[in-house]
Parts: sequence; structure tokens; C-alpha cells
Amino acid sequence: MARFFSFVLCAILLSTSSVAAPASSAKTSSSTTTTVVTSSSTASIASGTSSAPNASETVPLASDNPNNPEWNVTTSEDPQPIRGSLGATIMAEQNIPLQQQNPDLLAPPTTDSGMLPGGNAKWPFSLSSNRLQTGGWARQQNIHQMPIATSMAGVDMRLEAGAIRELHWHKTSEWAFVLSGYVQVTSVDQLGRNYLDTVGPGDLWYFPPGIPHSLQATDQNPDGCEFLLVFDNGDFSEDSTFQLTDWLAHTPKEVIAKNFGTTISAWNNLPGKELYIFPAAPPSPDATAVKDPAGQVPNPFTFKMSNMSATPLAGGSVKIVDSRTFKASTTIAVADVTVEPGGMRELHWHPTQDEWTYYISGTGRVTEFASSGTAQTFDYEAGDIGFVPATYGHYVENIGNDTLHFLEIFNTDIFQDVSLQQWLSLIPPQLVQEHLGLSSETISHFNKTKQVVVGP
Ligand SMILES: *[C@@H]1O[C@H](CO)[C@@H](O)[C@H](O)[C@H]1NC(C)=O
Ligand SMILES: *[C@@H]1O[C@H](CO)[C@@H](O)[C@H](O)[C@H]1NC(C)=O
Ligand SMILES: *[C@@H]1O[C@H](CO)[C@@H](O)[C@H](O)[C@H]1NC(C)=O
Ligand SMILES: *[C@@H]1O[C@H](CO)[C@@H](O)[C@H](O)[C@H]1NC(C)=O
Ligand SMILES: CC(=O)N[C@H]1CO[C@H](CO)[C@@H](O)[C@@H]1O
Repeated sequence: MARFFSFVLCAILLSTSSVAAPASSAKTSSSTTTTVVTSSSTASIASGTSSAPNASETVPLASDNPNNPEWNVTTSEDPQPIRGSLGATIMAEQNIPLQQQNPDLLAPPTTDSGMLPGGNAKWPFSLSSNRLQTGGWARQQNIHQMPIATSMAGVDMRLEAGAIRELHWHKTSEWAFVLSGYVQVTSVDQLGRNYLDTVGPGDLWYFPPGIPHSLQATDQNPDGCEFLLVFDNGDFSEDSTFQLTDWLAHTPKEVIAKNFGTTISAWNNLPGKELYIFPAAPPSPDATAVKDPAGQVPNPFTFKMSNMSATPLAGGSVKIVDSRTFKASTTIAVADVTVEPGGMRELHWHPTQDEWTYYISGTGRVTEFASSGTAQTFDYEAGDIGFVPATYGHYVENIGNDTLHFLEIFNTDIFQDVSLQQWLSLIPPQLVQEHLGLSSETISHFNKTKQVVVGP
């Protein structure tokens, strides 16, 4: 504080003197100015023409300061906001576990600057309020928890064996990744064509907007199942879907009876409010769709991503599934990525689509570059959600000892990314040299093939 005040006082005195001082005192005030500037910044304001920087050196060189995370998220110590000579210890009480998990927020790399304009790019499902039901639960993340995530929202849902997420529909499409266990899904499209399938860990489903569906855990895993849902609108709320029972509980029974050509008493057991998630007898895993005069939906609503070989990469692996292979999935694409310890999802960006990231295992570190000198680093572990707006440059580094596994999910039909290394290897080397001051030898080793995940 004292230093700040003396600096302000000094600045006021200086500005007063530079406006009001007669020419004869200019020498004194300019030498004071030089002292202040050199002690607070590295700018070479006072340098004369003889030491002017060369044309290529119009800005200072990038720092070599070590900028790794200051501690591992598994630390048992009380971490402090200190990086080199910067920062100071914490004097007041703190939420230590949260600080242990976020080394790059408490002690950011010196390459970080400012904050992402959309807000924090991390939301752990652990901070979402959970909706507990008999037979399971559901918790969600949408734009209200994480304002930066305008284009997608997510739900983590658990069903005990046999439990049903009731027949419903909604305005957005619904994409899912099975995290554990087995789920039987059913649907009927607008032309009366039906669909039924059972999917397991690592598999996907997709229902187009407004198409009704149900989800039910089989007992192939005695505990039932858990899955991740992603919706192609950040404003989606799992609490405002259109439920079968909610609708009928709000429709006169006379109307219901007339609609189905039944007596009113046939509906004596109709629930008086929505069921949402409720227990039931487990369905047969071998069940097939009801005989349908209109036939089945032309493009299956499920995709067995578990039954797809991952493309091996120098530092991990990737599986990409979008509408080219999973034809029904016209608004969501996914890259299922693994990164081995020390490896890294390479520096890249997505040209037009935001990325909603879900971390399944391991520990990842991401810096998002938002242009205008703004960059922020976040750390992620299992159960965390990340978000990277379209065009933001980023990487995902494995900073743990275990395989990092995450899903990059996009609100789009075709997966796309631009690789920094591929870009710089496919333009004249001279141009790269002029920007980055690299040797021709170094540039000649840049790989023209997109690496996706580089090794340690
Ligand atoms: C400018 O470049 C020349 C030739 O490489 C070098 O001798 C000189 O020291 C450079 N000047 C500065 C200010 O770096
Ligand atoms: C974190 O763990 C890595 C991998 O074991 C290790 O190399 C590194 O030194 C650790 N960092 C800190 C700050 O403890
Ligand atoms: C990795 O293991 C080493 C040795 O057990 C440990 O010191 C380090 O903190 C671990 N790193 C992480 C990120 O867990
Ligand atoms: C470039 O990358 C490809 C794909 O990862 C790899 O097969 C090839 O060996 C690499 N080339 C060089 C020169 O490193
Ligand atoms: C990689 C993998 O598991 N492939 C299997 C996918 O499913 C077919 C039959 O449904 C098997 O033959 C493959 O081996």
C-alpha cells in the first residue's frame, strides 16, 4: 500500500511538474522520470537512437521463466500463491482443497494475462446441485453455472438397474456418452418409424430436437448405469423437458379418454405429477423394437464408439465421431482423446465451433488464448467440464502420472481443428523465421502431418 501511494504521489508530482515547470527545471524532472520508469518496467523509453532496437526486435523477447504448475493437484500441502519472486503467502483462512486442485489459478504462469471475456472456463459437476429421485439422480451444468458456455449444456445422470428416465422430449437435440453400465434407449420419429437399442460404456446416442425418447438401465451391470448428456444450447435445462406424465397430469381426463377411445376409468392409475426418474423392472438386454408398419428410423440413434479402434498418436490416441460416421448426429461431433503422462494435445484451435470438454480421468492443464493479449490457464480432473470458445488457441497437457482421458464435444456436424505446427510447416520457412527468429534447421523439423497429440 505504502509503495502504491508513493508511486501515485510521485506520478502526480511529475505530471504537475511536466505541465507547469519552466524549461530550466526540465533536466531534473526528466531524470526523476527515468528512475521511476526503469524501476517499474523494462521499457527502454530513455534509450537514445544509438541503441535503438533492430527492426525485427520491435518488442522484448519472450521470457524463459519456468511456468510449470507450482504444485501437483495431488499435493497434500497448503499451497501458496507464489511464483518465483512474485506473490506472497496467504494470511487468512482459505479453502485449501480447492486451491490444491487449481495451481494455475492461485499461482498462474507469467504467460497468463487478464481473464477470458466470457468468464471462467471450468465447472466441476461436484458444484452442481443434484436432483435425487428414487432410482437415480441427475445434476446439470448450463449457462447459469458457466456463462462462457453459451452453445452447449451438460447433464450427468445415474440410473439404478431397471430405473427409467421417463418418456420425454425437448427443444434441443440430445447427445450422450455412456460412462458406466448399460442403457436401453427407445424412440419414435415424426414419421412413426421406431428405434430401440442397448448401449454400453463408451457408446453414444443422439436424438434430434423434439423427437421423443426414453432411457432405462439394464441389469447387465448390477449397479445400473451412469451417462453424460450434452445439449446443443447452453440455455438447456434438464428441469424443463416435456415429460409424458407431466403433460397428461395437466390434461383433462375426459380429453385423454376421448383421445385414446377409452373409458375415463381406464386411467385410474395415471400419475398426478411427473415421474422423471423412477424404479422399474430391468428390461431384457436383447429386446428389439416393436413391429412397426412404418419401419425403423433410417439412421440409427446409437453409435457403438466402444467398438471403434482409436487412432494411435505419438502421445496418446483419438477417436473422432461426427455425422460422417454417426449419420443421425447432425449437431454434435466428438473427439475422444487420450494423452499419456507428459504428452499433450497439440496447440490448435477450432475454426468455427466452441468446444465443451468433459474430463473422464487423469489431470489436464489448458491455457486458452483469447486474442488481445489475454490468456488464462485452468487445471482439470475427472468430473470437470471445460469450455473453449471457437477460434481460441489452446493445448491440453497431461500434468499427472496417469492417462488423461477427455471428450472434446462440438455443436456441429463435422469435427474440425487447425494445427499450429501443421500451419507453420506448410508456409514458406522464411516467413516463419521472420516472425519467430527460429533457425532453418528447427523449422525443417516441423511435421507437415497434424500430430493431434504430441509425445513427452
Ligand atoms: C542488431 O543486429 C546486429 C547484427 O546482427 C547486432 O550486431 C546488434 O547488436 C543488434 N542490435 C541490437 C540493439 O540488438
Ligand atoms: C508434479 O509431478 C510431476 C510428475 O511426477 C513431477 O515431475 C513434478 O516435479 C511435480 N511438480 C511439483 C511442483 O511437485
Ligand atoms: C507422480 O508421482 C510422483 C512420485 O510418486 C509424485 O511425487 C508426484 O506428485 C505425482 N504427480 C502427480 C501429478 O500426481
Ligand atoms: C510426422 O508425423 C507423422 C505422423 O505422426 C509420423 O509418422 C512421421 O514420422 C513424422 N515425421 C517426422 C519427420 O518426424
Ligand atoms: C474393435 C472392435 O471391437 N470391433 C468389433 C466390432 O463389432 C464387430 C461385430 O459386431 C466385431 O466383429 C468387431 O471385432
